[in-house]
Formats: sequence, C-alpha cells, structure tokens
Amino acid sequence: MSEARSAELFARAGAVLPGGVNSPVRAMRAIGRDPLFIARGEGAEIVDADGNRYVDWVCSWGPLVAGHAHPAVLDAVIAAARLGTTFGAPTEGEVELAEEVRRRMPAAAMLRMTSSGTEASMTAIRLARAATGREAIVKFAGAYHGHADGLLADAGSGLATAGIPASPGVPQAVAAKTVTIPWNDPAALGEAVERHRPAAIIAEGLPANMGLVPPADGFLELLREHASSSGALLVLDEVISGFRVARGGVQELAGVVPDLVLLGKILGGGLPAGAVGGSPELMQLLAPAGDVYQAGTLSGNPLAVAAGRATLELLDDGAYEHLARITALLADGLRAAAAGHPVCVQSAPGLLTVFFSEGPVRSLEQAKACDLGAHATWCRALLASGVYPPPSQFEAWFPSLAHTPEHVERTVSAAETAFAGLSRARRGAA
Ligand code: KE4
Repeated sequence: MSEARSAELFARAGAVLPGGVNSPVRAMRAIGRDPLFIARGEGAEIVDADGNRYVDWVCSWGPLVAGHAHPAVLDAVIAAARLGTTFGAPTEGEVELAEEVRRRMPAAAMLRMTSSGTEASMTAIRLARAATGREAIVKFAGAYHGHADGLLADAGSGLATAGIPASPGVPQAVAAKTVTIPWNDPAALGEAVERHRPAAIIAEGLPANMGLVPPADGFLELLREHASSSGALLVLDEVISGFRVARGGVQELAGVVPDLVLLGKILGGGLPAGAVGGSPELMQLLAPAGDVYQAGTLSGNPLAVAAGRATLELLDDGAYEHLARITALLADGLRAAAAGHPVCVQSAPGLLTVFFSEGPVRSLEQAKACDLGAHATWCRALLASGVYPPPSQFEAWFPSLAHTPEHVERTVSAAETAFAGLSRARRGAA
C-alpha cells in the first residue's frame, strides 16, 4: 500500500498547518506514524489520497452516525445550499431542529446552537455562573468538553483542590476555578461539592475521551443528587453520546435529567454544529432574551441544520437496533481476536474502546496504565490491513448505520493478524 501522496501532502501541510493538521489527534502521533490524507468517504469506508481503502471506525469522531456521504444527508445539504449557504438571520430549519431535539430530550426544552461543542460548553459554563452567582466548576479527570480555557485544567495538588493549567496559555486564575476529580469516585465528588459549592458539575454522560469508561452503577444519579442538594447545575455533555447511544442520549437510558445538556457532532450530521439545551428559565438568561452574552456568525447554519435534521430522521428504532447489533458483533469479535493478550474491550451501543490492559478500566489513571506501545503497534498493523481505527488509546470507535457484518469480519480478521504480530514480537523479544 503506497502512502506516497499522503507523505507528499503531509510535507506540504507541515509548512502551513501546525503539526500538518487542523486538530491534534488527526496527526496520528499517538500511534507513532504520520497521518493519512483522506480523499473521500463512502458509507463505512474511506479512501486515502493514494487510493487505499479502509473500513472507517472513526467516522469523523462521531458525527457520521449514518456513514459517509449518506444520500439523504447529501440531498438535504445540496437542496439547502441551492437556497443559499447562510443568512445571518433566523430560518425555519433551526426551529424544526430545536423542536426535534426537545422531543428527544425534554430537558433541552430550549436550545442555543453554536458551531462546535467547545462553544456549547463555554456557553453552558457562563450560563451556570450567571444563574448561580458562583464561579467554581467541578469536572472529571479524563473528560473532554472542548478546548475552552476553563475546561483545560488538570487536577490540583491534592484531591478536590483548585485546578492547574493543562495547557500553556491558560491563566492560572482561570484554571483555579476548575476542580478536577477522578471519574467514578463518589467520595471525591462529595468532598469537591462540599468544599467548593460549584456553579456546575460537568460530565460526559458516557465518557469516551479517556477511551470509553462508563459511569459505575448509580454514579450519574449521584451527580444529579449532589447538584440538586448543593444548588449547582448538572451539565451533561452529550456531544458524543447524544442521539448515538439512544434516541434521547444517555439521559434517556439513565433516567437522569440534567439542567443543561451539551450537543454537537450528530446534531450537525457532519457539518459544524453544537448546542446547549436547557429549561426556559435557564435558557432565557441568554441574550437577547436575557443579559448573558453569547453569539456566533454561523450558529444554526442552514447547511449544518439540514444535515443534522436529515441525520436525525434516519435515527429511528431500527437504526438503534442496528447500531447496538454491529457494536456487539465488533466488540465480541475483537475480544475473541485478543484472546491471550492483556486487552479489555469496553462497549456501549454505538461506541467501544480496545484498552491494552487487563481491565476493567474505570478511571483515567487506569486508562493511562495501558500498554500504549502495544496499542500503537496494533493500530499501525490494522491500517496496513485496510482498517482505520481511532489513532489514540484515549478515544472510541464509532460504528455507524453503514457498517455491516462484512465490515466487522474484515476488521476482526485484521485484528487477529495484528495480535499475531504482537505475539511474534513478544516471542522475538523473549
Ligand atoms: P468540538 O469543539 O470538537 O466540536 O467538541 C468538543 C467536544 C465536547 N465534548 C465531547 C464529549 C467531545 O468528545 C468533544 C470533541 N471530541 C473530540 C474527539 N474525542 C473531537 C476530535 C478532535 O478534537 O479532533
């Protein structure tokens, strides 16, 4: 498989794009290789600039739950584009999309659209601080809510202490307002809420940014209890899980009602979109209804709205049955392929992660203990066999409606070959 064209493009890209990419994880540094440049997507498959074809399990990190270039989505976007691409004025489509979101997530009785999940989380944090008059935010280690300064904070010196910047450029004073605690740790949660009386507790309903690490039984309910008893808002980040794991996201599956919900990815059907949803009482604080300023030139963009609406129309009961079936088939196949290796496959309908550790993985610390070298080698071998996995141990695989049992068979076969290669390498090293 030649990668000459990708290599040539990557060399050019490096002169004009930091790291040769427009978002870090795409650079494939975590698996020790240069990125592939993609020429086109077809259903569950992508073709790179050299014409190599892959079964795609990234699907643009979640938006493409219907697969690449779905005819219904393309038709909707093309029809919308013929009417104009953006107006900077309200459109009927935005109202229709907000009404569909409300039908699926009653907690999102009102919606403010943005162009990314990051903007949605920024808005939610500002709203929570305005609504409560408080400043502290409690988040969980390993959770990612976009790259807003206040959410790029690492855990402080001790448990449940003020945060420290997770990136250069984040002011200490801003990071200090964010308290980062371990996921699935009820004691740390209680201590952080008691000590800091936060404006918000923000959590991914189904964490997938440290790899897929589901909440322990009752943990989401505990977030709700602590938020309610302390006067903090519960901000549930469903940018990944929203409309993927169920019609109404994790909040439907868990029966937990958030005060604010973050959306993105599937909401835009592959075009830029995010949103924050909540009660009218909270959402009416946003300008121009209220005084909390928030804005966006392309917020609610007609093309993204068309793609999102067309995608949601495809997500009926049969779609969720398919996603659950394909995810289970893939998870079981990868577990069988990994037999004899210290690997743990954690899955939920529409998502999974192959952790290179005995598992189970219940926190970021446990995810970090994975054999990242073996994971990287295994991913490179999958690519050589025409399978495109997420190029990081701390991400998830994203099955779609376009994936078939045949795609799973090709993937499991490639995984068996990759694991056999790891075994040979281990014997050679012994
Ligand atoms: P965006 O700003 O990238 O649209 O959304 C940020 C975001 C918010 N919340 C959750 C739970 C998310 O997963 C994300 C973004 N996800 C990453 C991949 N896990 C996007 C991929 C990338 O950064 O290139």
